[in-house]
This record gives sequence, C-alpha cells and structure tokens, in this order.
Amino acid sequence: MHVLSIAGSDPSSGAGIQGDMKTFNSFGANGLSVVTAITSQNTSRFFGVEPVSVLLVKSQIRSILEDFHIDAIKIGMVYDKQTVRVIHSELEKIKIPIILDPIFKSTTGGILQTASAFSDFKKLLVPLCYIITPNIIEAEKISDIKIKSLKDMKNAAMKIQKMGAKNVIIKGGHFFKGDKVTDMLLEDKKFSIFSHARLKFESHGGGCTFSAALCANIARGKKLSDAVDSARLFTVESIRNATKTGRGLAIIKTSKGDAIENQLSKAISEFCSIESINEYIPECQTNFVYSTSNPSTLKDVIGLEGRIVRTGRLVTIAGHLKYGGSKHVASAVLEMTRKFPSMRSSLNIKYDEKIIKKAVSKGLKVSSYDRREEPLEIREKEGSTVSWGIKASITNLKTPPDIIFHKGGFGKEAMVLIFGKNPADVLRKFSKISR
Ligand code: PXL
Repeated sequence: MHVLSIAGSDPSSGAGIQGDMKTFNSFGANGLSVVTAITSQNTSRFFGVEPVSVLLVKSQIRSILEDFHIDAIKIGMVYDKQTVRVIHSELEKIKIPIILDPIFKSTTGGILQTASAFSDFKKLLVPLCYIITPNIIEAEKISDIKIKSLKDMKNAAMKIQKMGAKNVIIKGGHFFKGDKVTDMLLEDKKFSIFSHARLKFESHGGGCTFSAALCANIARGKKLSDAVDSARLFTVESIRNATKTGRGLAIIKTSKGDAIENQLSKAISEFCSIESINEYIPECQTNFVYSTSNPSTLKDVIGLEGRIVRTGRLVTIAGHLKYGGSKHVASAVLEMTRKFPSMRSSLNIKYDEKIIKKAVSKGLKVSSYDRREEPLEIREKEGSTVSWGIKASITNLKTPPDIIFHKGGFGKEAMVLIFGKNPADVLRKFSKISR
C-alpha cells in the first residue's frame, strides 16, 4: 500500500514530512513524499522557512503519480499561493482520497503559510479534499466562526463542508480547558463525537501524526468513523509516549499502528514461512482475514486485496491488507460473528479428507455444508453462497466450530475454512492439522 505526503520538511522530525513517514511506517504503509518547503527549527525555536520552487513541486508530484499506485494523499504544509495553485492543478482531476491538514503556524510560533496564500487555500484545496482535519484555531480561521461551544464547533464544521470539503473533523485539543478533549466528525450530514482524557503536557507533531494516521487508515479502506477513531487513539498513544529528545518540547513517538492489522500481518508472514505451505493453497488461492469487534459489513473485516498465491514450492503474498479487501473469507467471518461474535478470524485452505480426519482426532470441532443443497435463488445472488453455507453449518450448533468445510459442487472447488478468535488462534489450529 502506498500513501503520499505533500508537506514541509521539519528537521526535528516530530512533524512535517519526517513525522508523516514515521506514522505511515507504523501503519505498514509505504510512505512517499513531495517536499513543498524546508523549515529550519528545533524543539524550542523556529529559525526560518523557504518554499521549494513551483516547478520542483510539480515534477515531484508527477514523478510519484506516474510510477506508483497511490491509495491516499495527505496534504500538510503549503507555504505560499504558488504552491497552493500548483498542487491544485496537479491533483484536481485525480480520484485518490485527499486528507487535508491545514497548517498555518508551528508549535513554536513559526509562520508555515503566508497570509496571501489563505484565500486560494480555501478556494482551491478545501474543495479537493475527502476530509479536512483542522484544530479549533484552524477551524475558526477557515470558517470565520469563533468557537466557544460544541454548537459553534458544529456550525464551523458545516460551514467548512459548504466550502467544499466532503467531510470535516475538528480536533478539540486546543479548546475546552477541562479534563476531556472532544473531537467532532461531520461525515456527510452526520455528526459524531469522540473524546479522550486530556494529556498533561505539550508535545510537537500531534496534528501531523493524526492526519497521517488517518491517511493510512483511509488508504486501508477503513470506514471513515473507524479510520478517525483509530487515528485518534494512535495519536493519543504517540503523545503519551512523547520523549524529550531535544531541550524544548517533547517529540511525538509513534506507536504501533492498527492492532488488528498488525496481528493479521504477523500471522500471514508466519503462515507463509511454514515449510511446504504451498501444498495447502487451493486453486482459488488463500486469504486470511480478521474483523473488528462486532463487524456489520465487509468493510469491518481486513484481509488481502489479492491472495496468498502458490509460486512453485513457495508462496507469495500478492496484494495488500485492506478493510473490505476480501470478499469470500470475509463473508464467512461476518456470518460466523453474527452467531459467535468472538470468532473474528479465518483462513481458507485446500480441502483434503485427511485434514478433516486429523482435525477430528485432535479434538477440533468440525462442521460442514453441501453446496448441492444451496437454493437456486441464493446461487443466483452474487456473493451470497458463502454466507448461506456458513449459516447452514452453524444453525444447530451451540458452540462455535473450529473448522467448516464443503466438498465442492459443479465447477466449485472443495474448501476448508479454519476459524479462530484472532489470527494467532487460527494459526494454532492450523498447526494441529498440518504436518
Ligand atoms: O505540526 C504542523 C507542522 C507541519 N509541518 C511542518 C511543521 C509543523 C510544525 O512545526 O514544522 C513542516
């Protein structure tokens, strides 16, 4: 998965391009960068800034877009009017979701956008974005509404949306001096509130960390409210771990990223490195998935957008992990969690009678369905066969099965699905039935 940050350089590495790359990395995304300006600053003081030439910004954007498939773009610091205009003209026609992080001033007071860039910033970049991520002060400036209450926050969000941003998240950290920090998301017409305990100290890089984490989550295909929630929790954790590397403000220390994705990614690597694993991969190849708790749609289940494929005696991971990336195995997990909410992970392997016998002998609970019994109306409905099969296999069960298999049907390959509470649990069960 590739994500692009178009932003300024921060030599202290807490914010800007350098901070974004750390956050992207924590989310397992490949971070690419277009530098719009170079700042000179440390953890105590801001020394200066110079924009990168318009021609060079343009050619950096083109060099990346012509070579990589980019899943999401974050726009951070844009110093002057010319840079605003060139970014707009280069991105105007592309279909990639844009996360716009308005940046006007550094934590230490440096000017990061000239006053004369502001009207073009509003007119050209705000309407390009899928979501904009201002804090209270930035939201006040963009909306021209003084924010003193949640109601003002709502009004500001609606006004910014009217200016063309598809969705708006206003971060409440700089306001409401109480123990809680309240962030407000306006997604289409719906408001959601997120809050967490206020952290006691100031640090450098929180805003960039949030928007970069949000960018990585959107690239992964997460639903917007889940993407915001994950980015927010990641940022809080990173601020909590901030360390005083220099003499001034503590620098954000990015933490581990999305726990669900990390667990799945680790399990997939372990699965692929098992000896002779190629023998377990079916013709239609393998997927491995893990859902959030209480999933309601395929978008709540992360899996490979692609497959684990046989390549001779080895296997290769083709594609990236993405929420909504898997259809078949994810549908199986969705159906399973409706009845047994704890069974959130699954893996499909090739059917073999010996595997089923071994599973039973090892005390695993096995269930099955017969594809020949599938009603015609289900068969004709695209994508509903798996759900039907899983439902048929668990209807009469009081406890969840570890394995569900079917022996195939006309033109359909026989298959074994292993279920578990998490990817490690699935692997543990797989190791019981494999050689
Ligand atoms: O945190 C905002 C920010 C973004 N980009 C650059 C910065 C800062 C804050 O200092 O220096 C380059």
